[in-house]
Amino acid sequence: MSVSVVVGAAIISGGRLLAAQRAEPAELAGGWEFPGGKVDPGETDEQALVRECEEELGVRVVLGDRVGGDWPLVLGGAVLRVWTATVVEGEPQALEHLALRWLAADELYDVEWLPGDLPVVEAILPHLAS
Ligand code: 9L3
Ligand code: MG
Repeated sequence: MSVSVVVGAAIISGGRLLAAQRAEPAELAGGWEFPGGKVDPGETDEQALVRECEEELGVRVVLGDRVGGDWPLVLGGAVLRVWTATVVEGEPQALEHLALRWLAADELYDVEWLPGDLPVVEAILPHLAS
């Protein structure tokens, strides 16, 4: 059985990182994440991430660097793969999230990150200085 892959976007603008507060499922609701989701069959990771940003945030993004490798998620052995991203069209809206926040470098830990996403946050720091 293949490990399922979840992709997440570290959307950066003006030295700030976009964090998104999950609305569901109940056990994750209220936690903050890198927006994104599951890769569908037939999609590349990158295609899935661009699609998810459009669905969840209503924006078109261009992906940048991969951030780290496969970050383990508690969920059924899934892994999280993260890319930096830049918005090239639109303004992020919380279409599927409870809220969005743009976090400056000294605010990165002001939100309660999901356990799987938390270790990724430190790896974003070098990407914020632009
Ligand atoms: N997940 C964890 N961190 C993230 C994302 C985008 C997703 N940054 C977890 C939450 C769900 C699963 O992966 O258990 C699938 O995510 P989604 O498709 O419901 O967003
Ligand atoms: Mg999602």
